[in-house]
Parts: sequence; C-alpha cells; structure tokens
Amino acid sequence: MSFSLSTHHENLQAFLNDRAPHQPEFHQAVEEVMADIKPIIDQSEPYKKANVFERLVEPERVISFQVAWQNDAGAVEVNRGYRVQFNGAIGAYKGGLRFHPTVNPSVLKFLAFEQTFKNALTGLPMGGAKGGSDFDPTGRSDAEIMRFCTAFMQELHRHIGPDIDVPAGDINVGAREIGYLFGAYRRIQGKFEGILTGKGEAFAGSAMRTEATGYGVMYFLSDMLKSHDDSIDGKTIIISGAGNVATYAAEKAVALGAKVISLSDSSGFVYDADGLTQEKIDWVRAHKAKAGASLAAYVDAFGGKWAKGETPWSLKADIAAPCATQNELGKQDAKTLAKNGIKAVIEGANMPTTADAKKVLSDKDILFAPGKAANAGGVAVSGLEISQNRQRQSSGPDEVDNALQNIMSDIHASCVAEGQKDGKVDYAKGANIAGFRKVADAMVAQGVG
Ligand code: NDP
Ligand code: 2IT
Repeated sequence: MSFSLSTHHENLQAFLNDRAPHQPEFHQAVEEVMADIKPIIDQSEPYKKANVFERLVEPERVISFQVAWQNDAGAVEVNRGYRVQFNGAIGAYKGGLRFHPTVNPSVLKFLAFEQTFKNALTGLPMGGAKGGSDFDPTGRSDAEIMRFCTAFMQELHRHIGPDIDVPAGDINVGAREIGYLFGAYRRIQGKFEGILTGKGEAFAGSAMRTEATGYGVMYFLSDMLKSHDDSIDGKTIIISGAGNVATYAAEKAVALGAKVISLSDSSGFVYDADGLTQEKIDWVRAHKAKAGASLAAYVDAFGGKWAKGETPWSLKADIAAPCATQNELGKQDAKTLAKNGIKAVIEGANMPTTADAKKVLSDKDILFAPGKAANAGGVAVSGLEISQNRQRQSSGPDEVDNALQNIMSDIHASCVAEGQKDGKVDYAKGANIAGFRKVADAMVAQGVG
C-alpha cells in the first residue's frame, strides 16, 4: 500500500517500522484503518495538503511516568504509568485507563488511536486518548489498590482537566478505582470537577455508565440484525470475558431473548448449555470482584463445563461476542466459528479479532461489527456524563438509556452509509471512514502552527 508521504518511506509498513518500531498492536490498528481510508485521502487535495495521514498516526503527546507506591508489607514497588493523548482535533482528550501487566506504549497507542475514531462516531465532541499502567491488580488488597491509585494520580493530575483530558475506566479499572483516583485528584487539586467519568452516582457520575458498553454492544447487534431482517430473540450467543463489558452484554442479550452459553476469563471458559440467567450473571459479578477469583468456581455454583486455559470459540452458536481483550480471536478460531455456522461476530472488546481472523470472516460473508462502533456506548455515556457535570445536573437512567440507544442507532446508520461494498455493508470500512472524515475535517480546518 503506497502512500503519498512527505517522507522517504515506500509504504505504510516501512513508515511504521521506522516511526514506531516494535509496536505490533499499534501497527495492526493503523494498518486496519488505513486500508479503508487511503482511497479517501488519495482523492482529497485538502487531506493530502494538510498531511492528515502522518498527523493521524503520530500521537499529539505521550506521557510516561514513574508510579512508586507502598504495598501491604511496607515494601516500595515501582510501576510505569502512561497517558497517550492521541488526537484532540474534535474535543478534549477522552479514553479509559487500563491496569494490566501487558500495558505498554504499543498497546496504549493502538487503544488511543482506535478511541479517536470511536469517539468521533459517537457524534460527541471528544478527542482520543488512553492510559494506564503495567500494574497487575490480581490478588492485591483493597488498601494496595487505593495506594496505587493515589500514587498514579499524583502524577496524572498535572495532565488532565475538564477541558484538557478526561480519563475513565478500562480493564481492571472500574467504579472502585475511579473512586480512589477521583478522591486523590480532589485532595491534590482542592477542586471538585469532572475530570473522570464512570464516577459513582453519589459524586457526579452518570446513571447507566456501568451498563453502557455492554448494553450498547447488544443495541448495535440488534440494529445490525434488524437491518438484515433478523433479531436477537432466540439466538445462541458465545461471550468471552467476565468483566464489565461481558457481563452487561450478557445481561442485555438475555433480556432481549437470547441464550448466552459462555463467559471466560484469563484462566479459561465456562460452557453453560442451559444459558445464563440474571442470577448467574449477578453471581459472576460478585465472585469476580473478589481479589484473584477465577471463573472456574462457576461450575461448582451452577454446573456446566469448565475448560481450563481455553477460549470459547469452539462452541456452536449464532453469534460470537469477544468482550475480553485484544487479539483473543485468531485465524483458527474464525475458521472454527465459520465451520460451526456463526452468523455474526460483534466486538465488545477493543481489537479482539486478529487481522487474519477478520479476513476469514469476510471471505465467508459473516457479519462483523468492529469494536470502535459496537463498543462505543461506554464512551458515549461518558460524553453524557461530561455534559451533566458541566450543567451541574444529572439525568435519570431511562433518559440516559434512550440517549444510548439513539447514539448506537446513529453509529449503525453511519456504518451503513459509509460501508457500502458490492451491495453489502462492510461495517469495519463504514466505521473507519465515518470516524475518519470528522477528525480529518477538523484537522484541516484548524491548520498547523
Ligand atoms: P474488565 O477488567 O472488567 O474485564 C476484563 C475481562 O477480560 C476479565 O474477565 C479478564 O479476565 C479478561 N481478560 C483481560 N485480559 C485478558 C487476557 N490477556 N486474556 C484473557 N482474558 C483476559 O474489563 P472491561 O470489561 O472493561 O474491558 C474488556 C474489553 O472491553 C477491553 O478490550 C476494553 O478495552 C474494552 N472496552 C471497555 C469499555 C468500558 O467501558 N469498560 C468500553 C469499550 C471497550 P481476568 O479477570 O482473569 O483478568
Ligand atoms: O475503550 C473505551 O471506549 C473505554 N474504555 C471507555 C472510555 C471512556 O472514556 O469512557
């Protein structure tokens, strides 16, 4: 794929190898988007003149810092903290914080790059960012989590603000961590302001933010199936993950009449042929909130089968919803899903499907909903939380849920409008182009310094 670059590089790969060496996740995310938007850039003099390509793939700012904190034994531990402020053309930076040992600049750059397009798709004024730490919270006490969050904010507070950057949660950063982070900011700055989303409702958080990503995934799936004269009702769904996105996606799927037969975590997956119920989902949430808890205990509580160290893609179902982490569904998994007659794959996680797995799905004409569209409900409700904080008011759950459904429908419509390909809809292409146009137009309009 050759680009009209102002540099000497021959193609995108050479450019990325030079500018972002040893960052495979970031390369993967850029290559996926660029395949769709290159024709748009090539046809636009303003985009070429403003060099939107090179500017879009270089983060505006990458902040890296030391997080030194004291564990329960009194020893001092050191982790790395980061905030990648990728693109602020359409609004203050916005995106989650992830605490996981796999966090590194490549992972955060891919996430912040994707977030830029996702946030644009919501129609709300939010730039793209991501951050976090290589801190592993597995098995840590509540006091250790609090001290880590406090130490992390001791540096992060300098780089965020309601008009600068508003982080939220992501893997291993939920309501508890956001509470500790918010408390630390308030004590350091002496200000109560909307610098994080996903806050508790008692301190200016939005109703429905906890549910928003998972519910939004199922609203998107509903729209996608409806536009193919189908519905969720009666479908069998495989879900991976057992965290925020997975459990709320499962809850909404069950409410809409589907049978959800799996969940998973980093230790394996559970197959429940009878299907999840609200009671089982509530149990999973309570169980996984305990330090270091494995999903394996599900079969002791409810029966079913535990597959240690495996992913659920070998199960037979109508829909697969990867909701755990990046690159969790590979080429062989996609082949197995296709062989078993899967109708659609919808990404609740960010980039859970590898590039070669996507190719298998598209060659087999299997519907595919990319994360940057399908999981945008979380950041969309974060955007609504920012507005509520600005106006010092709060909206009720029904109002927020309605707004979420409308935003997911609008995103679906944008994907359909921009994703036309051989008489069908390529949702990934639609999401990439629709997100891109908004950001690129803002970049062109704002010039350079
Ligand atoms: P949680 O921390 O609540 O849950 C993550 C789940 O994924 C856990 O079950 C965890 O298992 C599993 N998991 C994490 N890493 C791995 C791994 N390397 N291999 C196997 N399993 C793994 O996170 P969320 O539900 O918030 O996030 C899940 C995905 O959704 C991520 O890709 C995130 O970026 C994306 N997302 C999240 C949004 C949000 O609002 N929270 C919004 C949009 C996207 P274990 O407990 O064993 O670690
Ligand atoms: O990946 C994501 O969209 C998130 N983790 C949510 C980001 C946010 O700012 O709500």
